[in-house]
Amino acid sequence: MSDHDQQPYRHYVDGEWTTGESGETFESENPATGETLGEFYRATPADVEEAVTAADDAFEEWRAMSYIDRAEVLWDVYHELRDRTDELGEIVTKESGKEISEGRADVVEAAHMVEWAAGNARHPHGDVVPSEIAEKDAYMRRKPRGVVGCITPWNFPVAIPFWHMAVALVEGNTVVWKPAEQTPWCGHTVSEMMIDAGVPDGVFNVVQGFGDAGNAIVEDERVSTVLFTGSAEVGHKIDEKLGGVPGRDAALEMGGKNGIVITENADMDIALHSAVMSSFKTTGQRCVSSERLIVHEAVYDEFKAEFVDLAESVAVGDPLDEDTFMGPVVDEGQVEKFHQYNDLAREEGAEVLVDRAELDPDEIPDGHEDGYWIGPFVYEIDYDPDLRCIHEEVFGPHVALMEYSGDIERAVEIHNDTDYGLAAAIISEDYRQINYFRDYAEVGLAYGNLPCIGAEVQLPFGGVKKSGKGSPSAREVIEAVTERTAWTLNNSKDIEMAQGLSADITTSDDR
Ligand code: UN1
Repeated sequence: MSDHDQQPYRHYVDGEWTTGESGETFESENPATGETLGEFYRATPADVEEAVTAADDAFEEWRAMSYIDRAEVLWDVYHELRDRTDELGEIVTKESGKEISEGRADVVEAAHMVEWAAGNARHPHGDVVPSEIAEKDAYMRRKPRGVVGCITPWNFPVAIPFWHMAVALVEGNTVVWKPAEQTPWCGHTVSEMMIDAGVPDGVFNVVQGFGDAGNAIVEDERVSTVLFTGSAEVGHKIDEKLGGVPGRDAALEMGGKNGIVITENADMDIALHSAVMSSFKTTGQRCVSSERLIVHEAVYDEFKAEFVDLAESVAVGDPLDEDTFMGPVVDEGQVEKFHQYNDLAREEGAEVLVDRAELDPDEIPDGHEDGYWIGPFVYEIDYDPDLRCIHEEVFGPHVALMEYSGDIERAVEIHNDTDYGLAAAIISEDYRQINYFRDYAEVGLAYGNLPCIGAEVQLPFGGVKKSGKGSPSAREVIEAVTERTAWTLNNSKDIEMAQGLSADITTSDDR
């Protein structure tokens, strides 16, 4: 047994598996069963400081390598992810509770991100820009920013870390990563892959722990960029700390109260399929999951009847079972939040249509009685801008049906009445409605005749309004982890200026 297999599992700092200074540990739990999956050392701010020092020290050598040589290291990470997809997919499922096809898809999405980042290294970069002066060459170059701190959530415990890290590393930055405290085993396995792929010591560091460790990353001035995906509450605190600090930057992605508009011209099968996928896949725990279905009065009754039937029957069960549609939620906190919001909806006048919030004992798989089980909760409510239940993110299968009358403009007005702006979909056969929605829905990711989940890595991923700032995700992360230099070279012996600016130096003798 090598030292990384021994429990408590360790951090990975400067090429070594380390215990950290405190000796304190925490456990990872399987949310489907309540069983302990592993024990992990818990990082203190001092451990984070050590990791940042390692990353800072490793930066000069890593950035000095060629872009393509760094990408070659990432290709080895890609093969690790491909070779160990089933194994790591199962770990994702065991730690996060996502059903097994989602567990694997999480790893596949990570591999795609690495593929994009490493493949991009052999593509042309930047812009060659014309100058007013014929002898000037102008073009755009990118430089790495230095140490990148990555703070990632449990709901995509492999894909999101690679959204953050793959491009950051290829671009020449070094990384200190804190995985979510619910999914440290995923963090540990990714660390093994980075080591087996030969990422140089100090270039990639992992500290396992909680918010105090994440905060230490944010507070450390040597961390030039913080990439954060997680709750709006934490994201806005990071923004308050780093916004306006010279030389430091944060890119944040922070959830949504995502909506689907189903118009009078919707194909009903597409509407139902998209709504069920968007609301219940991942047990509603994607930041792109939909908690608002905005349905035209002409198709409302038909949609409602069929959606309710499906919500009554979607299979909740053991996430390792291929036939399960919804696994458990990740922890007790999520269960409580879900019930609180269901109560709030009732208080605010909701007509409850499906209440599987407390599952029947026979719906809970044998041996899983200690898991965090909930089922769909669906209600109808008249749209009212003052309602909290249709404005605040629950992060669970808590779904509001709202009937609207009138045109697409009205649907979009209701849709946009939220502080968030991450993902949305429109279901319609009318291209004018679709195009209106595309142009006026206030979101970063919009879909026509599709669920509002399932984005691919080669598109930008990120939100507007309260959902995000910058893009810590997918291909657009390049903006957060690099600085641009607008470079101009003079090929002449004479200096000639643009804008007709005189380049003559006059002296007092010339006067
Ligand atoms: C998230 O919702 O937290 O678009 C990430 C999707 C996935 C990523 C979701 N590619 O559904």
